[in-house]
Amino acid sequence: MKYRFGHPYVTGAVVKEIAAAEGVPAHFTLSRKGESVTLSYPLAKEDAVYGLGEQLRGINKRGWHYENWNLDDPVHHEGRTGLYGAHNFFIVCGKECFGVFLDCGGRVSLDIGYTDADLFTVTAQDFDLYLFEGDSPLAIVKQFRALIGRSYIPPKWAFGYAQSRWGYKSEADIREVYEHYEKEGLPLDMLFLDIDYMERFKDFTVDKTRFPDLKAFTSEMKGKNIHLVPIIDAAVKVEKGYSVYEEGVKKGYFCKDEKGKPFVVGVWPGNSLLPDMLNPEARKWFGSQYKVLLDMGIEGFWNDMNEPVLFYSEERLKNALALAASTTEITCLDDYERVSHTFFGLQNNDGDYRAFYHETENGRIVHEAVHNLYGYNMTRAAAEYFEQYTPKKRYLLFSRSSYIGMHRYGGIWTGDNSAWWSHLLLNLQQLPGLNMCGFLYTGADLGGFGGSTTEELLLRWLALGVFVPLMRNHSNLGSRPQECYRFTKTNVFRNILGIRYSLLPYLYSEYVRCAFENDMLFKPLSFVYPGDARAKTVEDQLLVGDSLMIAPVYTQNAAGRYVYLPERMKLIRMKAGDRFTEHVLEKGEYYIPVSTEEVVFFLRFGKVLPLAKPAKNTAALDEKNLTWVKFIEAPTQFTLCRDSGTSEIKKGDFETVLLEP
Ligand code: MIG
Repeated sequence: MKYRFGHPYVTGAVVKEIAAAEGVPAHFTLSRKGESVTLSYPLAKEDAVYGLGEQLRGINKRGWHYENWNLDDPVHHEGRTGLYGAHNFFIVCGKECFGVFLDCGGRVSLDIGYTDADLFTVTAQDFDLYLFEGDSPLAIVKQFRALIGRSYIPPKWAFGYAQSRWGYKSEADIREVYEHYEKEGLPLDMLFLDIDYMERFKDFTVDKTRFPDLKAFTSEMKGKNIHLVPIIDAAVKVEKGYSVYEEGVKKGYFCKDEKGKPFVVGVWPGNSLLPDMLNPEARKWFGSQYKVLLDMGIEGFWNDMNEPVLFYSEERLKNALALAASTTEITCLDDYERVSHTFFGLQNNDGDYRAFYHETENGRIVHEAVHNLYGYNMTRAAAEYFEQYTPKKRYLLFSRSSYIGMHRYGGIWTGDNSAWWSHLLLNLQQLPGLNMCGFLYTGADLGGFGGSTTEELLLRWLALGVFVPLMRNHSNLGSRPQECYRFTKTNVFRNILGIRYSLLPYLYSEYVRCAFENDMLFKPLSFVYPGDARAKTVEDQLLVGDSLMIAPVYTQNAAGRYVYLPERMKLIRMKAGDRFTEHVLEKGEYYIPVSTEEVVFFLRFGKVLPLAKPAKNTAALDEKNLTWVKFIEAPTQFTLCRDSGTSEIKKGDFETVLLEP
């Protein structure tokens, strides 16, 4: 059922037209205050709330408040109320079971038992509300996913291991990282280029002193089965003679202020303009700029700074500087605060998001009303151009900022996390919510982006990362280097990365199946064992695909952890290669020893797991000779997806294998 409130901007999140019904959606009471609408739902004791995509806090979102307003703030502490994505889909499950998608390009606030422990309120202006009824959370997810369209499937090489860091500045730096991986026998598929490859941070340019011939370098690396993946930032530098700037201005493709003048903001390149990603012509134009890099043989990109981030707006900065200039003396704390707050308040200022406009199909609209759609449309711009550039070819594409609907065009990474143990757990807890919202290709910066990682933290994080589609180690400029060869136990890193490649046939096949069946690759235990009260409270274990359960270690100096088995399972212990030990455990609670030198997980009863031999990259992976781990008493099937990994997946690419006990 669909209900319309006010005059929403059509976001393009849904792919099926549904007529709006009259009245108030079931389950809710409605109140209005000015333009904003609040829907309230009384929470029963047994109600859990799932969803909200990238949001913080646990798998069950109850007990906190959230603001879906895409924002770059690199400290993801527990008090935050949102990150880079706006994923307004949730399921209430307990006394009743229903799902809601609030399709709204602007701010959405959710108070899920924060102000009043037993009350859920959602507040927004101008939105379409979709209500889903179903017997189970998974049935509701599948309905919702059918409405929003099939999830993006990256090329197979994007399931390999990726090394990245803000700080690789030149071809020599990248080459050095590659050579270490090669020399140490550490598997690798991708190396990432951060903003320093560009000439003065100008999109779609390459700094010739640092990368004298990126085309030749790309092809050389491809010869070694390594893909180079450059970053693209949202804003375009203001610079005379820079063709992207000149052409965009001439055609009117940048966001403008109230008076129709291009709205100048400060980001990495200094004064910059924001491409109008919501203007269909401008979007097409921006997408076509990727050609420069595609022509060099680049096959993957990551889109950054697309919340969009404003370090400042030219206008607000001018006022702040004037205030500072007129303040010749600080005589009291008030003086100091007035000046310092003015400067601190320059970044991502709400007032600035109200001060520029988009030219959409349906006329001019203030940015604030469509803020959460910016990164989505940047990524859509790129994906639509790729399809034109080489039809049916699969490119790697993921974004920092996103909205539901973008899951059809690319994946996301969860931005600037920190080298904190709590963020390893957060990584796990975000996965089901993201999958519910269609984002299957996702990952967190392994080891943590900010701060100093440790060998132990990185190893534990990789032991989760081996199950996650985007397996990328990325870190901040100036942080402790965290490539897998930087520590003492290089052989352990080699083994753990190798296990990823052993698991790849399973992960890839299950990923593709989930995309086609609107299924979740990562499920909370409660979704699979609905009658099990203990399963409902488990916040640190997940089901991965149809066969596996994971329970990663996420605390320092641990020798293992407690694990809840909701049914009989086989404990699988992998240390190196595709070799493993197996051990049957009955349903129950166990303390499982897990060292940092192994990956431990569980195979469900009635299920099987294919394992390949570890490989140095996806191109070298032998998908024919598989070892099967089985926990079955009757013949059981598993469907492998064995396509080329780069073109459209067809029926004939699936092979169903019959396994005997
Ligand atoms: O303001 O390009 O989240 O992954 O390394 C920081 C530099 C800009 C933020 C991204 C991060 C990236 C960094 N970027």
